Amino acid sequence: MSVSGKPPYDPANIFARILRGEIPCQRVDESEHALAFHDIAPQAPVHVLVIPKGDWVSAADFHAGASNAAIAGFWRLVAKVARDLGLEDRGYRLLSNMGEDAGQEVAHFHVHLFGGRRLGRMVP
Ligand code: D5M
Repeated sequence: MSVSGKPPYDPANIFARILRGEIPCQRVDESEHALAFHDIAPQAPVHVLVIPKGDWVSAADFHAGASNAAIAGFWRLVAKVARDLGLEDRGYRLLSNMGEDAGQEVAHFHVHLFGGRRLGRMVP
């Protein structure tokens, strides 16, 4: 953790490389503030990742440090993707892993959007 409280951000992480266009993704949607793309190893018929276009490691530093416009823009894209993929009627699940105990693999804040089937009961 840096003095400012913002954890160090590794610009070589895979989602940073996707944002810079260095590696491809299966893009779903994009806005000024966020990018949505299909997860490479889907766990449900719909498994989309939504990431902010900023150097944020996790939910904690994103919500503490990003501008209100960036935070609103991020969540608006999450909701738009769910709506556009037709998930609103049947429902869907949002999940964000934060840190080591949660098994966060990619150190760029992201939200998983799961849907398209009846999802099992959520367990820790
Ligand atoms: O989940 C990180 C997620 O990122 C995991 O579900 C795989 C996915 N992933 C990793 N590399 C890629 C690429 N290149 N494209 C799309 N999806 C990817 P976490 O919450 O960090 O455990």
